[in-house]
Amino acid sequence: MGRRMIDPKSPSVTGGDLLVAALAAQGVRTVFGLPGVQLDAAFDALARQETIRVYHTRHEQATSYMADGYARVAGALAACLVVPGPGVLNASSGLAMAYACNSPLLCVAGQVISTEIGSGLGLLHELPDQLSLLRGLTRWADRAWRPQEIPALIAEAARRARSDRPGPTAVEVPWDVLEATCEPMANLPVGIAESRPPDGDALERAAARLHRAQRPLIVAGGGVLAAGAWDELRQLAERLHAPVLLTGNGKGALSARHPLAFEPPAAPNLIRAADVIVAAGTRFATHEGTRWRLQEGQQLIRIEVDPQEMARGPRAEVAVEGDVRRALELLTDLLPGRGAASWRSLDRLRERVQEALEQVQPQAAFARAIRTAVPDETVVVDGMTQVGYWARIGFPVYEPRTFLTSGYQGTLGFELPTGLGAQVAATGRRVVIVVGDGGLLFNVQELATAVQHRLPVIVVVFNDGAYGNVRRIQRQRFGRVIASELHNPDLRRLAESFGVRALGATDPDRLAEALRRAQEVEEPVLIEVPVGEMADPWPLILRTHPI
Ligand SMILES: Cc1ncc(C[n+]2csc(CCOP(=O)(O)OP(=O)(O)O)c2C)c(N)n1
Ligand SMILES: [Mg+2]
Repeated sequence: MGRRMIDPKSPSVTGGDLLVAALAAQGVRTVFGLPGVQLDAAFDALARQETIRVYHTRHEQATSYMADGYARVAGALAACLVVPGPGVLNASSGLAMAYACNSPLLCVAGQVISTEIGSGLGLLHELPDQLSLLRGLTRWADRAWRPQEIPALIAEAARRARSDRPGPTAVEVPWDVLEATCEPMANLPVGIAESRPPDGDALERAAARLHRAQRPLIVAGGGVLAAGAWDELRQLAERLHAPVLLTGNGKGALSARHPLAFEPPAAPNLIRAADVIVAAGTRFATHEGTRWRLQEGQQLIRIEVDPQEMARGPRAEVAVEGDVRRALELLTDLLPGRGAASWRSLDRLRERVQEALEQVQPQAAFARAIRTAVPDETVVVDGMTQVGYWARIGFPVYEPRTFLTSGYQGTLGFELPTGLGAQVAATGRRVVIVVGDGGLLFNVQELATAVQHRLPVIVVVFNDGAYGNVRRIQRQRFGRVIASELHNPDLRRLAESFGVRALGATDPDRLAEALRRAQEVEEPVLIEVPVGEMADPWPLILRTHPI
């Protein structure tokens, strides 16, 4: 097994061929993968076709992170392909992030030969119960026992990854199943995305309440972006004259230039003052994971595609379960045009939000420098670093799917590989990756992937020689520091050794200038920004931040 040459004239196909054909049938055109002996037949099939392009990485962590970045920017199914055992484990943080961020991601995982699964022999890359592990990380996972089963399983995985609340799924294909041959199969099944239509009665009740509302508020979360519902959101907001509070994951669902769009720090004021709140595609959660508390007499209308999420609360006066896009559209149709809602001093609130954000320096100045230096359509990866935390509550986002966070997973190290996957999807645009020195070195080897696959990302690395956030918290809580000072290599020379152009910037103006220069060349660029300790952003974030 494994050494057998595949005869191209043979009328039979391998499991690997069926896998690749099945992925192509789902519309997959890119696979992010890293080969190994159990996947030989799959990579052999990939080598013999041109529909799907393979992006190989330097660590499996990057395969799932890249697939996630691709899926979120393209709004399309992405696939990663990893060897069993350590390959699956390495890819697991990306699967967890895709789960948190509602990304349609199909992970194809290798497995030891099917006859020995669970035997405990200690075969190469064997895990005691890999399928259970995958089930715990995804919305759905299953195993192919025969090559003929592969197309239906891939179609089912694609359907589930894309349906309702999108998310990661996995199909395990044992080594011998990929190598086995069978008759070619015609008419491969396609897993069509399904979305449950919202309940008409609930929508009528929601409309009746909104009709009487004095100060309606819309809270828009990541579910609006996942559902592609940004036009419908804007139409409802304009029909109601309702301010739209964008959560950290919902940024971009309404352009920050829209007069009704509000950044997360406006949350306490807006939520306190509203009489009817429409929460669309959001957990309505605070940063600490608790839910926003409502006041006496306030009414909550939740629009949510995931029944489990709806059941978890908060309890809604009207629960509209089903496709968020369709629900927003139908709700707008049910509401006649109305005069301006009686919100007062929204402009003043906006000013106060800006004033509060400007207090957090130098994060605000650096983030604003990035915003002014790149066009609206640039994709920004919002890293787990000081400027990134600020950006999640303050960075103006003008177009949907141009701002990628790590969601509630907070996966330090996702920044570079997620940005690379985003760059694959964002053809003709640039991706700017905001990352700390700590986060960059989690996956710095993927600079090689950027060069090899010509992915012209712009990496802005804020270098404070520390896991700065941890260090600050330690000083505040314990008055000492442990395990957070970092001895770094010379980041610019490191980048150059990969063949990545490197620039430096010591202040916000120079960062804007460096970003302009970086955009003049169609190749990956790293901009190092040496920084000291920054203001503590957390008091503002924790007070205000719906995620
Ligand atoms: C996978 C993972 N491990 C650990 C953490 C905990 N953590 C959060 S922020 C942080 C430090 C980040 O350092 P750096 O990227 O340099 O950003 P800085 O805070 O210095 O701006 C750590 C270790 C995490 N979020 N994710
Ligand atoms: Mg740091």
